[in-house]
Amino acid sequence: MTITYADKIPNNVDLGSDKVLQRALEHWQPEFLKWWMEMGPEGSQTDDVYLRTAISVHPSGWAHFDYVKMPDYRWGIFLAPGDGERKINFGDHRGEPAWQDVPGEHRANLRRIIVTQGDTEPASVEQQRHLGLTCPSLYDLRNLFQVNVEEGRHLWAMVYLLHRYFGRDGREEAEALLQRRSGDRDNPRILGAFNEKTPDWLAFFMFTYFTDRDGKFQLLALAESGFDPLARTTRFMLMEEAHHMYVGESGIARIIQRTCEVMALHKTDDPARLRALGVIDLPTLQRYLNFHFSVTIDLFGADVSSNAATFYSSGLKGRYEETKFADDHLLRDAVYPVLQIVDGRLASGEAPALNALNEKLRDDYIRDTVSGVGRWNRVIQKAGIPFELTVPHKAFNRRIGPLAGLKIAPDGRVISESEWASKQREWLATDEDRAFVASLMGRVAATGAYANWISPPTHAINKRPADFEFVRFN
Ligand code: BYC
Repeated sequence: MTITYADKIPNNVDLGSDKVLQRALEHWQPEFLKWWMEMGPEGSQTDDVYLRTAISVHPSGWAHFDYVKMPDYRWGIFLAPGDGERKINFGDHRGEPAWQDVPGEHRANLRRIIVTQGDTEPASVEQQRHLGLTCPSLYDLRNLFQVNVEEGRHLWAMVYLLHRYFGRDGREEAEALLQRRSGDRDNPRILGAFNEKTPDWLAFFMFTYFTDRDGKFQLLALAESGFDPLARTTRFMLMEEAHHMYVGESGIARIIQRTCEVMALHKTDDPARLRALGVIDLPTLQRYLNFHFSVTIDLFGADVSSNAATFYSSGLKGRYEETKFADDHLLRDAVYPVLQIVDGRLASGEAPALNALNEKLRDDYIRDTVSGVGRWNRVIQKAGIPFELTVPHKAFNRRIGPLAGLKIAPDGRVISESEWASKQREWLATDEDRAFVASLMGRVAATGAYANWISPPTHAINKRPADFEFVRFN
């Protein structure tokens, strides 16, 4: 189906044929814009930004690049094409036609999943709203804004579902999505990681690498949903999400590249000297990595969760690559390994696979994450530097599930409170680390210029050169 750009709200869902829905969304639109002006990228609303806008949902040629002022970005509603024959592929309804409407008995759970997903999108924009003021280049500034407008679009994707399928409750939830605030003590965002600060660009790149990848895995699980509109909307969101993770992976790779150049040039691995030379030492990168990894894996929920079992059995949320499994897709008798403490050590135990679906998705996520960290290590190896970044043990620094509250070292050893207290500063970014990184963050906004602590990109965006004028200030 083609996208209608003539409408106030671009869409490929034939919005014009449902006047009540259209009016409700047109009523929400100014509220969204108000939120965007208040909580979106600070001080940048009049800039012309070289942005990608979705103009089709086909994998080839869906994106159009041009200069846009962010408040004029055409946030729209785009679902990947449906296949009228689609079936529910797992759970108690396996084999039945996928739902085109919300089944009454699953309404509350489905709404909860959509609201939780929707809540993360504006949350991340709020977390990143000050970063434009300290961008390391116009190229990076443009990438930040691209990520921000697309998170805004992902909010639209969830709000459409709420308005279209959940009546008054849905409209109320859509309003509440604009009212919660990341980090607000009285009205915070729903999930932990989305209330943390993203105060500097190292944190931003770690966030887009690690936390946007949680987005990828959750969206892939929702793309399996028996509720077809959710499956179709998340499929299209995944196409945009890929760039966000690329921003993170390449951003960290460029920081590592620059640090390694300075290490080689000055023949030093002394963090203090490297800091004095204006680059981020590798141990600091490791501490940031440990923080972002552990906070993000909490986003998968408790290791053993009856919610997860219900979501699966009711056909609402599948496994990553559900249709590739050769099992019964019911999981009633299957088991899955989960961590337990036995005799003061971490040991592998077993839980019913249905209840361990959060843990399984977390494990899938971890495998994907580790391979990218390997690519960062190749940058270090190529420079001939004997240092390796590692992903901490999945029990390290957890705040959700049975591992929360235990003190576990990055290598998976159960340790005492006192060892934790004395070593914590070696493992997690400290206030001093953050103050140092903050001290590097000055705005570099001349065409083709890059901050000293990061290498220019090997290739920029849409075949533009690295010295392209990605943002024009007005
Ligand atoms: N923080 O039974 P459990 C993205 C709560 S990211 C705080 O394990 P469940 C993006 C939980 O709500 C992808 N609370 O929960 C990335 C429950 O509360 P109640 C976002 C947490 O439901 C970057 C209780 O603890 N999408 O798109 O199995 C930029 C018991 O837990 C947390 C989704 O998450 C936490 N981390 O699992 C922009 C998909 N974890 O009921 C965007 C939709 C758990 O006791 N969400 N709790 O009050 C879900 O599928 C599930 O809600 C979760 C939680 C996997 C998140």
